Amino acid sequence: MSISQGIQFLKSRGINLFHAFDTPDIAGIIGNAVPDLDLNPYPTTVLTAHAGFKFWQSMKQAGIQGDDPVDQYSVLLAQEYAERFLNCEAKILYPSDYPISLMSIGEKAGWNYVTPMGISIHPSYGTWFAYRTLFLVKTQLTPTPRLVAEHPCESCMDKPCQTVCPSGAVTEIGSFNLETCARYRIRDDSPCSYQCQSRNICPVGAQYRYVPEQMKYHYRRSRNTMKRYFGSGAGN
Ligand code: B12
Repeated sequence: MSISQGIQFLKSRGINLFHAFDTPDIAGIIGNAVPDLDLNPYPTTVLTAHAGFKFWQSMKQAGIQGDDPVDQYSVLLAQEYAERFLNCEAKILYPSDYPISLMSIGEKAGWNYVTPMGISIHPSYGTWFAYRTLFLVKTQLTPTPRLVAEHPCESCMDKPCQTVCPSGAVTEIGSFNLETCARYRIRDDSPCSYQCQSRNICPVGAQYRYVPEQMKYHYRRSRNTMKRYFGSGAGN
């Protein structure tokens, strides 16, 4: 089995972003979140992400049930990849309770450009991608070259994400106001409850927009978290 067969296996399940790091290159970011972990036995760290809706369809076909099918299926795929294609186990760092900054690691892979919406944009897939796993392996892989591209927002003159946001949270890059966004989203009648209008109107990677069921799943979860942090009183 070759490394590229492993990547093809993941792609066929909708995990279309894969980056192998030499572990020492991101040891600082990992160490901030998991200080007591000995990284020496693991020369390689793999970051994966899904983009678009294929992963969602694959997860449905696999019949994954439970409270968190996305994380559950992601971990299953990482483990199968490591066992079948690298002959080793995957030591999963994400998903987990470790507060690892995935955006910082994605930045090193070249996937992560900050948008006025706060979430990152990928040069090909737009904002329609999310990190699925970060795992350590004992096999040494050739590091993936960093994706080099221009920031997709730089050539966007109209900035429709800013004008379409009804809450006023989306302004300049780096100035996204999460609290303004959250307080608007958690209202009972909010048009942003289960979708983000700024994200929907962004032209980059529009063909990878999530299917409605997938969109609702992710927005319901983040909205519930926002309600816990920003909700005040009954009815919120
Ligand atoms: C907690 C969390 C949230 C919290 C916000 C936390 C906060 N700022 O206080 C809430 C629940 C609000 C949230 C919401 C969303 N999130 Co979020 N979130 C996370 C999570 C699990 C942990 C972040 C963290 O604390 N990291 C630890 C610290 C040390 O690392 P850090 O990089 O400095 O973390 C900061 C940023 O990640 C930032 N952050 C996290 N989420 C968001 C969202 C926005 C819009 C902004 C501005 C900042 C931000 O806040 C962190 C603390 O300052 C990460 C996964 C991860 N492990 O990185 C996903 C993550 C950042 N979220 C992600 C996504 C997609 C979303 C949503 C779009 C989900 C959805 N469909 O609704 C929404 C966007 C919010 C909105 N505008 O509607 C993706 C981003 C992928 C991408 N394309 O950039 C991540 C990486 C998860 C993933 N699996 O890919 N999220």
